[in-house]
Amino acid sequence: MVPNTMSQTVVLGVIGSDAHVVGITILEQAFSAAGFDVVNLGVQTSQEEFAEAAVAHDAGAVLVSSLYGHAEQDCQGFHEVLEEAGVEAETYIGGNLAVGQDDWEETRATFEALGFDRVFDSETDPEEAIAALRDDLGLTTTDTERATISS
Ligand code: B12
Repeated sequence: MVPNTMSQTVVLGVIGSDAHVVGITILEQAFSAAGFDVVNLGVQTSQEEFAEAAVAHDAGAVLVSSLYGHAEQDCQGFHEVLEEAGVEAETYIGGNLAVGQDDWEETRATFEALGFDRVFDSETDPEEAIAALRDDLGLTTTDTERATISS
């Protein structure tokens, strides 16, 4: 992948009927401080709303959050909806992805099978997602950005 050629815009939202807003608010602030253009769709976002926003903003990544335990149901067919809309962005999902999250590797495998490029648990630091985004979008880290992240 050629560095600095992909969109730095990320579309972020909480999928389904989930109303947990604190996590994506923190992520929005962290991604913005790291230099990304963030389109925060908020809570209770439908699959179609993610797809429409990704197209409208030519997003490099679509980031889905889910906390309430219904992520697997909410994400069925999600990648088909994105594909139909012509979205070629990286897709991440994170949060409390299963009820109880007993076996994380099984949970990760479930969401990878649904088409997500990366799967994050609820212990994920925003910095980890930022590093993944930089890697996946072929962006280089400037000294200024590095200082912003570590401060
Ligand atoms: C506050 C809270 C609520 C509030 C939400 C208020 C609001 N508007 O946000 C209220 C009271 C409304 C609520 C309701 C419910 N809740 Co609640 N809630 C919580 C609680 C206590 C804290 C969530 C929070 O704000 N955490 C702080 C933020 C900073 O952390 P975070 O959300 O985890 O986000 C971070 C990471 O997860 C990660 N992350 C999240 N998304 C993504 C996405 C990507 C791409 C990446 C990289 C990272 C990432 O990064 C974030 C920032 O660091 C949690 C328990 C807990 N300790 O987590 C339960 C919890 C999430 N709730 C739970 C449940 C079950 C519910 C209800 C279904 C309860 C009910 N029966 O009504 C309802 C659902 C209502 C709905 N439609 O969504 C369960 C989920 C169980 C599961 N998944 O197995 C939890 C885990 C409590 C529990 N232990 O049972 N809840």
